[in-house]
Amino acid sequence: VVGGEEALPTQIQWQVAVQEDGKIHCGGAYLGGCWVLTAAHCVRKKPQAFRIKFSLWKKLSQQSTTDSVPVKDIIIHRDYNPRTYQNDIALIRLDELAHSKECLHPNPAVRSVCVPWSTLQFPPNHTCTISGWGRNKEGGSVYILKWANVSLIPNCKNYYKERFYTGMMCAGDLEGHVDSCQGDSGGPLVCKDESGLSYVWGIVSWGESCGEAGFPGVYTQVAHYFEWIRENTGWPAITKY
Ligand code: 4AZ
Repeated sequence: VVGGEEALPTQIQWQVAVQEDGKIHCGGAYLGGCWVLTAAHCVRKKPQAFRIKFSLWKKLSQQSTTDSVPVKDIIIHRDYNPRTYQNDIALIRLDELAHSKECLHPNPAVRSVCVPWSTLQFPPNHTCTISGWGRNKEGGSVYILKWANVSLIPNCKNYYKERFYTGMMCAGDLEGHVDSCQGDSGGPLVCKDESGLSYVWGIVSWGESCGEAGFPGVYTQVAHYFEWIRENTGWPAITKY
C-alpha cells in the first residue's frame, strides 16, 4: 500500500494472507464459512500449493493467532484472461477441520465482510479502504499490514482507455498519493454503507505502476460478480454479522 498507515493488530478482521509455497504473495477477503475471495491471478496453481493465514499482522512472524488453513478448492472465473486481467476474481474454498463442517476455529479476531449485491451502489468519490502487505512507494517491502483510504474514481476508461473492461473499476487518488501495489493483489477494497455494514466492493487487481498521478489502481468490481459468487458458494445475498 502506498500512503495510508500501519494497521493495529486485528484491525482489518476480514483481511487474509494467501501463502503460495510458504510465501505470502497476495491478500484476500474472508466471506465467512469456508470462503475467501481473491484475485484469479493470485491462485494459478493447484489448491495444495496454497495456505490461508487469518488475523496475521506482521508478515514475517510465524506466530499469528491462527495456523494457516489448507485449501480444498480454487474456483477461478471461467472468463479470466491473464493477459488483460478481465474477470480477475477467484474463490478459495478452505479445507474443513477434522470431524467438522467448519473451516475455522472460533477466533474473535476474524470477521467476515459482506458481498455486495448486483445493484448496490456507492456514489462517485465515496471513500473506501484498502489493505495489504504490498509494496510502498519506494518499492520496499512492508512488514506490518497497512491500510489506506481511497476514493472510488468514476470514468476509469478515461485513464486506461482500451485496457479498461466491464467488471473493472478505479480507486485511489488521481494525484498518486494513495494506491495499492505489488503484493496487495487479491486483497479487499471495502466500503461501508449508511448503516455501517462493510462490503468488499473491490479486489486489488492491477494498475499502471503504483502511486502514479493520473493512473489510479484498478480493482475487480465485486458487485458485477455477485451472481457468480452466489452460484459458486451457495451463500445468501447478505451475511450480517
Ligand atoms: C501488482 O503488481 C499491482 N497500483 C497491484 C496493484 C497495482 C499495481 C500493480 C495498482 O500486483
